[in-house]
Amino acid sequence: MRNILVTGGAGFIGSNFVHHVLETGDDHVTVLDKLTYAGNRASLEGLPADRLDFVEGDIADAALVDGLFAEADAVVNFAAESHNDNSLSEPRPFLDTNIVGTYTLLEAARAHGTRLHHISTDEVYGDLELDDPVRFTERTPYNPSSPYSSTKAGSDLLVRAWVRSFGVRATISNCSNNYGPYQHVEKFIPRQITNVLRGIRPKLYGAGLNVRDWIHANDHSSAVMTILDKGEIGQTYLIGADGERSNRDVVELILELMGRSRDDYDHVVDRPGHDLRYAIDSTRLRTELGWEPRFQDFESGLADTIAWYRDHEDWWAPAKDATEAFYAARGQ
Ligand code: NAD
Ligand code: TDX
Repeated sequence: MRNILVTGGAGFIGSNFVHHVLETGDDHVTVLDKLTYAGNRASLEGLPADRLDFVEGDIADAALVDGLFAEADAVVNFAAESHNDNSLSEPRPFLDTNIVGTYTLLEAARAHGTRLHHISTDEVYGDLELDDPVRFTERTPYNPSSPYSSTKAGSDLLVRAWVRSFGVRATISNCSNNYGPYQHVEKFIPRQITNVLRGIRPKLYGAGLNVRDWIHANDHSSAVMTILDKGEIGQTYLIGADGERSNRDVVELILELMGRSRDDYDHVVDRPGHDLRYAIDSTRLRTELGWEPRFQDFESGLADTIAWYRDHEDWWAPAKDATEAFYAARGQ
């Protein structure tokens, strides 16, 4: 039985990962989370208390991090500022957490020889044309567009440098867009679902032709566990489930699944610098480590996610009004 330190474990993907670890194995989990606006302790309710510890704190706090690494058999870093729109209005926290925070974790991993897995995003590769037959692979050059994605790219490069220069035992994964339970209402899919539940028309940026490659958060979790257990130190693995869809298709599908007319949405001001398309080729993870996604039917995964938001208004309602006020001030 290992003690796995999960940073950012009260956020969307981190909390899904903690559920996955505690529900599928016998490892102990320690969560380190700053509980920013995006962190929510309620996302960890109902889990076995004897196998889960929660520490409120910052990954950039070197003394705190050092003590937690001393007790950990492995660390998975989900902690980040994660929202592109926020990074366009206030970039500074993205540098503090994504760059300085990752640096702080790397120094602790170096001091204690701890196994570290760093969670990153496909956005580090920039974007693709809609008709480009090529998808992102581990060999695609970095070309990030936003303050968010550039700080994630910077964090990945720090990990690579600490592996090469100091022998830190780290791996990296770059995943495509996640959906599922416990995702903050600022993000595309939960925003539109909760808009419909509130009687607000969904909001599509620009023409809505942008393509995202969707994967269920549970599949992201199983991929991360596979890399933690079987990944080769120093390597990068791309995680994706062949789920490309245009934003317009996703909004229309949400409306249909919720019993509304497919054209009952608004086009709003586009995101500055909006990446056109992401697409992941996850061949390496599948062939070298034997991972396969389980949620390949996007429509049924989306229907489950809609049901989850319908049943958990107490979880998302406290953040809804402030989120919509943020967007309204930007014409979105
Ligand atoms: P999120 O915003 O939902 O959660 C981030 C969590 O980190 C929150 O609980 C927050 O409180 C915590 N946190 C923030 N700053 C911290 C700090 N300084 N110290 C400790 N904790 C801190 O984000 P998410 O969507 O769950 O993303 C998690 C990771 O996965 C990020 O690294 C993100 O780049 C990556 N990722 C996300 C997606 C996606 O679709 N959401 C896709 C690919 C990769
Ligand atoms: O109201 C909206 N309307 C809209 O059309 C919102 C919030 C978004 N969009 C568009 C923008 C994107 O093309 O939907 C798409 C998805 O938007 P986000 O949910 O903000 O995700 P994205 O910018 O693609 O980034 C996500 O995936 C990669 C995560 O937030 C990142 O953390 C991850 O790295």
